[in-house]
Amino acid sequence: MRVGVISVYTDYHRRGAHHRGVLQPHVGALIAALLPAAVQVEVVNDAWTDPDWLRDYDLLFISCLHSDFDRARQISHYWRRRGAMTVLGGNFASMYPRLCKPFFDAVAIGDPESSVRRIYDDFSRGALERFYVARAYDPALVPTPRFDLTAHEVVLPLNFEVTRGCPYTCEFCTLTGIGTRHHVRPVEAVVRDIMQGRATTRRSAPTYRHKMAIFYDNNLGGNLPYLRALCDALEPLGLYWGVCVTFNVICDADLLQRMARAGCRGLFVGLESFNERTLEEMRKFQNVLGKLRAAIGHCHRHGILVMAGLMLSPGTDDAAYMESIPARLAECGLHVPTYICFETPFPGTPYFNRLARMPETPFLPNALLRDFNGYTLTTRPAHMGAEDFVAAYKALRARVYSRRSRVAKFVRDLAATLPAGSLVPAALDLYELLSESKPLAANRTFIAGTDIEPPERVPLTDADFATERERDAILRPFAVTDATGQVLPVWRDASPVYGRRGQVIARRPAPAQPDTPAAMPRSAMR
Ligand code: B12
Ligand code: SF4
Repeated sequence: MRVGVISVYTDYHRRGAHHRGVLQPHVGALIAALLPAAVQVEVVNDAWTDPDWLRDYDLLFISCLHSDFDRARQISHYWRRRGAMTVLGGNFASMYPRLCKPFFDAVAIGDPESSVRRIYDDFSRGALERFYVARAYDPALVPTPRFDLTAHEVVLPLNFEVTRGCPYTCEFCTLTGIGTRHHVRPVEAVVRDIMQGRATTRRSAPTYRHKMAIFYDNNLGGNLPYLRALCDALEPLGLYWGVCVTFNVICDADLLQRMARAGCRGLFVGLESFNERTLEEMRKFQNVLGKLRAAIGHCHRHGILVMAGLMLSPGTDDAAYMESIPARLAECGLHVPTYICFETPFPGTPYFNRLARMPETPFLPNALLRDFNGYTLTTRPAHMGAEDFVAAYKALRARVYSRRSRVAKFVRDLAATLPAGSLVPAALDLYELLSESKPLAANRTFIAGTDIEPPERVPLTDADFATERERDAILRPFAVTDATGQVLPVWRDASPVYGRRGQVIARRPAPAQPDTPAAMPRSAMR
């Protein structure tokens, strides 16, 4: 049997380029490890390289983020037409299973650990079900990912999640949308994964690739006693690592010292904004701007590079604030953030639901699902026109990402982190500064409903469609708002997967419609 796992990717900068940064989707290696060892499985990372369209699959697992859904639907159709059965999973699929179902043979809701084997077994006996709902998270079920299948297409092959979820409740976050939960794994299991990963990658990879790990946690600081115990377990391994944490971690000098001793050399923090009001609206109460400069200083002293992302919020940020950002970046010692994007109401999040309930819609007209990726404006700015907001964004990017400021950042970071005795932060810094700040695509409006199409194509031909209606359902991009900016009814129907105590509350959806793309509610399409 031929099994494939595809992590779908659409370049959110609309250059049609692959993304070969340090961060890569890692669910493929995890799903592969959940299948019986004898199964031949191929992991395709669409972010790194195009799928091989000549391949044949019997069963294809597909993972995608919100804005990749048009491409995911097309990829599914392509291989269904060529005899495969397809299964979609991921946070988007988990929030909108009924919306996704017509385009896939099955939809997996929630974590893969308790579903993938059931899906495989049911498929093998010709009894694939329509929906699979994950059972409660059980750390004992989390396998060592199949690093051997992905090592050739990542910068750092040792990459996996130590914890799952995040205990915070930022309003814009898709994790808050699926339901807040946070799970940890025994530190012994983490050490097992590292040792097995090293053994797998040692022969094929240069030393730095098995001396360094990237943990893909949403927030490794979600449980501080656990983080301390993890540091104790990692210290003897001689491993360098990087991860994402919340602000409270970088404010804790003792913890940082312990993390540095355990090999931590890079931390990503969701800084999001220098505007107090924006942070408040985001419910990002853990960020304390007054402590930022000192926190970054602590990290640097311990030889840890700080990376952070910034969002511009159309609802609260004005031109004066945007102009002040470069000075604030310099003042706090960050200088150049990893990215600057727009705060985006991903469908199904509390932010999206709050805006959708407003009596006067703040959404832009004709917004497509693919526009909800962080780099296209989907809501009307409160303090200026959309074009002016975009112009201010572009001007800010030009200042912040100029070659001069990137070189200056590198030199400053080097001077600040080198006294701690490691070159790893400088290497991480250099890679990020070179890979994350390419010029923007020409002709973009950055405004939902009018922006250019993403150039990626799935090689579907006329022969792949039985009817015009089917072609429409597969190829026409999904719309989120109508011509007046009203949210289409299907998007109000998101369901969380996890309850208040992190328990699974999702139920298998009732079969409401027949499974043909033609049955897709017209209201979900433009
Ligand atoms: C690697 C990564 C990237 C990479 C690759 C993105 C990609 N296409 O995968 C890059 C750098 C390109 C990227 C970019 C961005 N990212 Co990102 N990224 C991640 C990261 C760190 C890991 C993704 C991953 O592999 N996760 C591990 C898998 C195992 O988790 P998962 O996808 O949530 O899937 C879980 C389940 O849903 C299920 N599952 C998933 N697929 C399938 C399939 C099947 C068949 C089954 C059974 C189960 C299943 O298993 C997983 C375990 O629970 C996550 C954080 C995280 N830990 O998830 C953020 C995350 C996905 N990114 C996020 C964000 C906000 C962004 C950016 C907007 C940031 C920015 N401003 O630049 C952009 C744009 C994203 C977009 N297009 O919308 C958010 C959510 C985005 C969203 N749309 O839902 C996350 C969750 C981080 C966060 N907490 O904010 N990102
Ligand atoms: S801290 Fe990060 S992962 Fe946690 S809810 Fe907020 S944005 Fe999401």
